[in-house]
Amino acid sequence: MGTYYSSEKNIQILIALLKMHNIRKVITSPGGTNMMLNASLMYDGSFEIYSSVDERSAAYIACGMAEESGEPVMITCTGATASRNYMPGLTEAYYRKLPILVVTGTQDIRRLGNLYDQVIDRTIQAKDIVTFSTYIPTVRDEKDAESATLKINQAISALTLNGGGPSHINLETIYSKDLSVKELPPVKTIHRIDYNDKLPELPQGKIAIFIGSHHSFNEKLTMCIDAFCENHNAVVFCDHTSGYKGKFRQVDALLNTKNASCLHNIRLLIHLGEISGNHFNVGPRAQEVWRVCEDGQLRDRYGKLSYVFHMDDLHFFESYTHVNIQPGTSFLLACQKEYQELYASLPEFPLSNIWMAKQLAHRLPENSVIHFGILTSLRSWNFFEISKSINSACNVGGFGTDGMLSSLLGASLVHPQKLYFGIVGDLAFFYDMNVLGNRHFGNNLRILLVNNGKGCEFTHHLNPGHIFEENVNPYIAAAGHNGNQSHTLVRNYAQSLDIDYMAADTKEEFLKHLDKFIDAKITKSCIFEVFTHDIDENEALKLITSTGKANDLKAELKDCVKNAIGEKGVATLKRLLK
Ligand SMILES: Cc1ncc(C[n+]2csc(CCOP(=O)(O)OP(=O)(O)O)c2C)c(N)n1
Ligand SMILES: [Mg+2]
Repeated sequence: MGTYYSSEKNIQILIALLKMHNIRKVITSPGGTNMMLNASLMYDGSFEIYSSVDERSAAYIACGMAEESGEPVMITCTGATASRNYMPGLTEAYYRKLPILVVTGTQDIRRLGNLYDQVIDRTIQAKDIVTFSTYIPTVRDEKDAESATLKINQAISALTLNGGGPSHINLETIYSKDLSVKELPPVKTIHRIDYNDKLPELPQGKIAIFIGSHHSFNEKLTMCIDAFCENHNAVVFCDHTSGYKGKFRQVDALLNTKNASCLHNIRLLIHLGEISGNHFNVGPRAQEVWRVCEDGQLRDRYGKLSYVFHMDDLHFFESYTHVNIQPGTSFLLACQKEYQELYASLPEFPLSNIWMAKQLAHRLPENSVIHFGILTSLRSWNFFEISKSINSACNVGGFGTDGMLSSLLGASLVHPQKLYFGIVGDLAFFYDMNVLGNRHFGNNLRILLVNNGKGCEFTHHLNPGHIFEENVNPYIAAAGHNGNQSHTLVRNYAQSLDIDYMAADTKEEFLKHLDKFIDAKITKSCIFEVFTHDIDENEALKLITSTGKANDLKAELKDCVKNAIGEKGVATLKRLLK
């Protein structure tokens, strides 16, 4: 015939992954949008292909074939009403949990609703025909290819996840007539490992664990993770949302931002937990990632996922603790040493969330709890360690500025005999301040309100907002609301609610009130409002994130001079130096 694989990358990726996952049986129905897929499958030669003009019948043939063979079966059809006719067979397959991979061809779905013939809306599936559905657009760049690869892996995994069932891929085509590709591209195959599956071998090399946000760990699991680390010379990298307090804990934000050498060459990263607000984390450094999660979903946060372990954390670590051991603690010790050196060499920061975190983090009362506002507050505190007896949390699930104080109150009601600290920016505070008047508000809350008069998050050098300079203020950083750093608004509100209030405009004033703020005795709740300035907040972040390389230093020096003498001063200095 003289044709090979289609030049359409999404078709090549699909076929490569079918082969990697050992899916060989295909029932195809004729049509335009799956034509190039059919041609490519034919060229490949390793598929067992059957034809069925009637899609209703094709889906039922797949039911019989999947049941009889115990193998997944792929069915493919085109646009128009073709896929509608899959519904009876897929309903049968859904209720019998039969692994049928449904590949419907589609034209560019941007055509949908614009009077193109045969373009039907497959964006919503009936609840009981497939367990998973995904759309694979035409691959135009590397990122599209990565996304297509992940989504097809997910669709294939869904065939057997939690008992399995039919799974759907809506595969876009541009009807390319170029069928000149002789070899399939290498594709990343992501395997799911269930409880009773044979476990892959741990690779040789440096092993690290990274924990995103996670429920607190019980003692049994902590001990099991620690035994694993001891037997594999591993380290647990985490932040204040990880819940892990074991011996191998290492907060990694400072190490990462300074490019610490202990983090180089991580061969395998074992990824636990959910979304992390720790943006300076070890994830991107790893060569390969294994994820452990009871949901069994393929979630590839760092683009290097090779296995998902569909099991609880305890089962995973119990399974690996005693195999292929390479005992030691040298990795942990190297991290601890480098962290301490970096910590000791930190410069003096201006009055800012970061400076306060540095003053407070190691002085919080034992067995208390601390919650952070998203972004600035969490990031500032993630550079510093807090005692292992202190539980910590942040609303990193939805990343809202809207409910930090309410979540803190909710937590504080569970253990009235514990102290609950909250570190919160002004926009987040004012958003949620009505909860301070909730009649359940107790006497065990200590709120540090960092009032910089705006959403400082949008003004620092790592945020694109900084390019607007002063113009960031009115609408992007939402400056000037709530009395524009009023020194009476929160004071009066707090006092009217019989909540203690303290305020500071300088480091000295902050330190003067600090003992009272962290007093371990539970007497009365309080708000400690500290007024800071964006210039100082941003300078502190710049200082702590600088890697100390020549370029950074130069830029930093420039900024220091600019901060000290202002734009006009810089212009004068430049003139004088010419
Ligand atoms: C409900 C909600 N609205 C908007 C945002 C976007 N947002 C992220 S950070 C931020 C500013 C937070 O300002 P502030 O609480 O004062 O903290 P700062 O960065 O100044 O310390 C906003 C508005 C969000 N995350 N959630
Ligand atoms: Mg603010």
